[in-house]
Amino acid sequence: MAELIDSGLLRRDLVAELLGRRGNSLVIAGLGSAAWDCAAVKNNPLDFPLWGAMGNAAMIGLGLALARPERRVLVVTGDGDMAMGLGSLATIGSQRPENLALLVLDNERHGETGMQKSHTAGALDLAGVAKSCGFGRVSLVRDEAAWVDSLPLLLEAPGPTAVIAKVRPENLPRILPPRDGVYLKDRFRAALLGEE
Ligand SMILES: Cc1ncc(C[n+]2csc(CCOP(=O)(O)OP(=O)(O)O)c2C)c(N)n1
Repeated sequence: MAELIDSGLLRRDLVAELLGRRGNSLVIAGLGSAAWDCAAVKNNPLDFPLWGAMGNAAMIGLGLALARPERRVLVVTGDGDMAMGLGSLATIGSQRPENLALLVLDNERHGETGMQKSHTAGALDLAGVAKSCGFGRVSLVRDEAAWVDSLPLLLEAPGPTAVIAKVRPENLPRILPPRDGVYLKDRFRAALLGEE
């Protein structure tokens, strides 16, 4: 077993804190652990948790942010998903949606498939990539104080913003969102459109 990363940050605490302050933000949750972290807070109709589509959480967030410029869009995802969709950072940096923020829960592992080391355990610097792609404000978070400082980037700073949080690689109980993709899509649309 490879050495664990040295972080005291617990992903479910971070997600609970962020979602507790989300207001009416729309949330796209990347597959696996990130979706379970969001479901652990609440089974919320304004969340769209992914069950697959690895690499696409940020792109779905971009589409939603462009379609709904009046709403804050939060993408909560893992480093493996973000690494698979690396090009999406370039597209977001070019489009520059002011209402889009990304939280990457970087455990340097592929959690769902057995905690294999991911690219961020090696050379990949997601914060550096986001910066070089044109994200206005990017934060690499390794401790509680940096996390607290970074919350406004996620919740209110003009986007696109990205917070890469180095979290402890934990194997947590799986708290699953509803499994039916059509149901999740319809529920999300009804919750969003029903407000208008
Ligand atoms: C295209 C594709 N390749 C591989 C998988 C298998 N898979 C599911 S989750 C996952 C790892 C996700 O890792 P990460 O986003 O870092 O999440 P975490 O470590 O936080 O669980 C992998 C490889 C998949 N679902 N789709």
